[in-house]
Amino acid sequence: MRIRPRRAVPWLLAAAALLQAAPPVQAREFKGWSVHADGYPVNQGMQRFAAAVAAVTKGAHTARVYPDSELGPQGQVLDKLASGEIDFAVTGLVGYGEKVPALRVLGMPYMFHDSARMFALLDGPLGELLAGELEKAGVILLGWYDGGTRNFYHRSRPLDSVHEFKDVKLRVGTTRTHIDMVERMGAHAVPLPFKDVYRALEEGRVDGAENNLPSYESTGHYKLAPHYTFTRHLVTPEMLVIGKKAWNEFTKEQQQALLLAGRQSALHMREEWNRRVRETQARLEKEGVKFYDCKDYGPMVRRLKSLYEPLWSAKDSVSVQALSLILAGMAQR
Ligand code: GTR
Repeated sequence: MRIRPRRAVPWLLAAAALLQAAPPVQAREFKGWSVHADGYPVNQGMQRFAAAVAAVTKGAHTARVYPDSELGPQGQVLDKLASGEIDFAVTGLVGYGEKVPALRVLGMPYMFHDSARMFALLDGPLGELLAGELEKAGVILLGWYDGGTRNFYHRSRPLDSVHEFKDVKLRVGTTRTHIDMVERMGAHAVPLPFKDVYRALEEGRVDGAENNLPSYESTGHYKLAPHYTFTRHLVTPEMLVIGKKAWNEFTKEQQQALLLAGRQSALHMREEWNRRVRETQARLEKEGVKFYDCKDYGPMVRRLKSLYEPLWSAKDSVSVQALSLILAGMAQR
């Protein structure tokens, strides 16, 4: 059929107007937040994800990881992601409990035996359940990273039984559960941001702290508190998340590719992590750090009993579901 010129003109004009109205894709840098220095396994995983952003958008966008909390303190990350001030992050559970109550379950002491058993659950229905809750809080979960096994360390002696905790000043993050945990052990909890711990140890404002081996080494805490006891009180994940605002700048196909890239970056991170943990202990032994086993976990766990009570009586059905999935996982061992 031939289009008569008089009809074609308005149609062409409309199409031209539409083309002009469609905004061109503005190339931009997606900003990634990390509490850690470059070279740490978390940042290595994030850098893989950043490279995927450039690849998936065929170079239309770039992504960069800003280390050492340069983009703000850990407690503000979820808000900054939701507002679009930062685009993606790998973060621990600090500050999330208030916004996503079900995540508190993951931050409870002695909840998981080790990372392998934790990931067996997080890579299944438990992870999906929590991802759904995170989405309601304005972020998309792209991968579960390893936060490792956390242990206590002290400037001059082992903390290998509950009696040793009496009146000791111990740094913890700003999470309520962790403050309560240390207080229940009989110590004084000193909540501080991660980057302030070295100075606090140096100035004697704290006698010790708790962290996984890679962070104990990367922060230099081992130089000031060289007695490290395997209390294994926390096994936690960290999360690679992207704010919904940033997420919506990608097409559906790009989102699919980024979900895969996020998951792959997490698997890579977990491998790096295991290697790093193995090497760190050997390196620190040479530096003079003394490692101790816990004499008896029983009395410690008993002291923490009341911490779990709010969980048993939790009102929100998602926390109950999360807890049931973890208990069911324990039963399967
Ligand atoms: C690190 C962890 C951070 C944060 C930090 C701290 O090992 O990766 O997410 O929890 O410890 O103790 O504040």
